[in-house]
Amino acid sequence: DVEVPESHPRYESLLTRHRIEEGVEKGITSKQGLIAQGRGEAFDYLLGERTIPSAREAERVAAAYLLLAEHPVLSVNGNVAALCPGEMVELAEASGAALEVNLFNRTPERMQAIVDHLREHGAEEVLGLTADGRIPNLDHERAKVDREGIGTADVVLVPLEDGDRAEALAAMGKTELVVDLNPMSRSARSATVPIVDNIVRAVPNVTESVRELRDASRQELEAIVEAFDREAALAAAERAIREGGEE
Ligand code: PTJ
Repeated sequence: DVEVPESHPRYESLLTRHRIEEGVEKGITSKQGLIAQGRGEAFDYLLGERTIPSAREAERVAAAYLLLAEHPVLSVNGNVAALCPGEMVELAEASGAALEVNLFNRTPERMQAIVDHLREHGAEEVLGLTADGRIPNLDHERAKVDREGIGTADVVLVPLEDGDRAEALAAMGKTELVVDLNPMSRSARSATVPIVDNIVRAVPNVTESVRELRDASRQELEAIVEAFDREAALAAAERAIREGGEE
């Protein structure tokens, strides 16, 4: 194990990088996942490695959507499984959402390794292995989902998603909650709720908001959702990157 001194100015970032490396070693994360992480880190650095206010608001809106949903699903890929497995399990429990492993580069070995990894982190049921549903207009392997999971979900949290798949899910009419550090990515742009934040900070924040809003009425939740302006959230994130500050 690599020892990172806590006093290091970029301690969190180095720890996160180390988790991705371990994910690759365990057969959970793809090699492309390393590249994706590097890209994410660059945006996180420009954002100041913090949750900007507009992202925190989007996280609260995402929580309201999860609580309003009939059939919410949290999608887990190789990066998410390596970075925050326990936090995803906690969010699933707090919100009543199902967990589904859903890979861009799908292999049976990695599917199983991630299902096992989530179970080790306390998940009871993990969807994804049945693969009896399809996302229209994607090639075979990339289209696979579980019918009783993402296939019939009304609200889906898709962290670090590839642009084609994010757009295809949006075209199916799903409410997409996308966590992506790049506010210019097609995934963020096709989202109902773009959350421009690091997944390691975003998931615990959404869970915190779910707990705060658990006793809110449907009317209150609907008001939160309706007040959200996705274009303004994307613009605020871009501004934070360009100007090193926000709002
Ligand atoms: O495990 P698989 O096979 O499903 O593959 C997962 C990856 C992430 C490799 C795959 O979906 C992929 O190639 O994604 P992209 O197209 O590289 O997009 C990933 C997006 O997530 C980029 O816009 C990154 O900036 C962003 N990103 C990377 N790390 C983080 C992140 N966003 C939030 N938190 C991060 N830690």
